[in-house]
Amino acid sequence: EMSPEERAFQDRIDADIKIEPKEWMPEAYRKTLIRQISQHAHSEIIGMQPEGNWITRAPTLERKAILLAKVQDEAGHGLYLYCAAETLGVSRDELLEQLNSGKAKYSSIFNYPTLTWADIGAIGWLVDGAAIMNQVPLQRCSYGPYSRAMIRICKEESFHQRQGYDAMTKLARGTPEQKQMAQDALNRWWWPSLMMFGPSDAESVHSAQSMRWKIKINSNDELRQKFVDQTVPQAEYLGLTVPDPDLKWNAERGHYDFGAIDWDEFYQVIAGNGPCNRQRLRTRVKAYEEGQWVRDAADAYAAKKAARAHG
Ligand code: FAQ
Repeated sequence: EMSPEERAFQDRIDADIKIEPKEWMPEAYRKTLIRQISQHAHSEIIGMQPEGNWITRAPTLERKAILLAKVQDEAGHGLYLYCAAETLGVSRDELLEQLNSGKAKYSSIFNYPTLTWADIGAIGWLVDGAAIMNQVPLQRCSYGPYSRAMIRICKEESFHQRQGYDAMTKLARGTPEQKQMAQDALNRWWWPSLMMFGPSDAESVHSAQSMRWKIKINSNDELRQKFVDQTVPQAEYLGLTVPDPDLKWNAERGHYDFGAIDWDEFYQVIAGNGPCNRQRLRTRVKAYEEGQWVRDAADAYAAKKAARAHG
């Protein structure tokens, strides 16, 4: 049922040849990439908010400088990813309109509040940890600009993950109150972090085709299991308890078994009804509106320069 063009395209993918912007590609491949890359970009931009909440209250000057740099990195990732999406023929204005109007999705994880300083540690450890688990394989994705963006982004994400684990270590080895704060953050961020990997394979509508096209390299459940296997020993090292009574090493499988995810919560959050969805969008739209004068000034300057060049 594939056309000769589609057959040739699939052969190139199967041979691990990268697809570059000006080459022919099936419309559905283009659409899927625009969807995934733009959702990823929006996640980076919205993801600045939960951590940005603690920049003014970081416990030391050093932690503040590190957090500032991390949040700035997320902005950079977002802009980098919007550029990758633009190579597919969509404009940045269109993508931002989709985000600001609430039409576009972004990662469910950024709709949870950051209640204490320990949440900053937990985000670096768990959220960046999950992000890396998902993005390292994407360095081998079939679309050139996206795969190359992932290489740079993963380098920065692994630094982020280490700073989060370092902040958690400090708290876990601190006073009983600090250790309790770290435990509370783990309790609240654990399950939402597992949800970052998306619905179970049985429910994932896009996985099969995206894996054939190497837009995705691993399935949602594969990556979720790898994340659990990697993270549980890290929690043990910190002396913290993963909030899952069903968590158990399964020697036969060579993996941890874990409890059932509350999919109802996941679908509520991606439908816009999570604890912070409305606040995140409101903050985002306000920042966009308050930046209008900068865009106007840049346009006016460009117009003036163009007029001079012609005159
Ligand atoms: N949240 O059929 P699938 C970061 C949607 S890391 C919201 O399985 P797919 C770094 C999905 O879009 C976070 N929506 O979909 C950072 C689809 O809806 P649609 C960003 C979700 O695409 C750290 C529907 O459910 N990372 O930002 C979620 O094959 C710290 C059906 O699902 C990426 O975006 C979710 N968790 O697989 C920044 C990585 N899961 O579009 C700041 C690239 C699923 O039909 C601070 N993306 N949905 O309306 C991917 O790998 C994939 O898109 C998945 C989803 C795995 C997320």
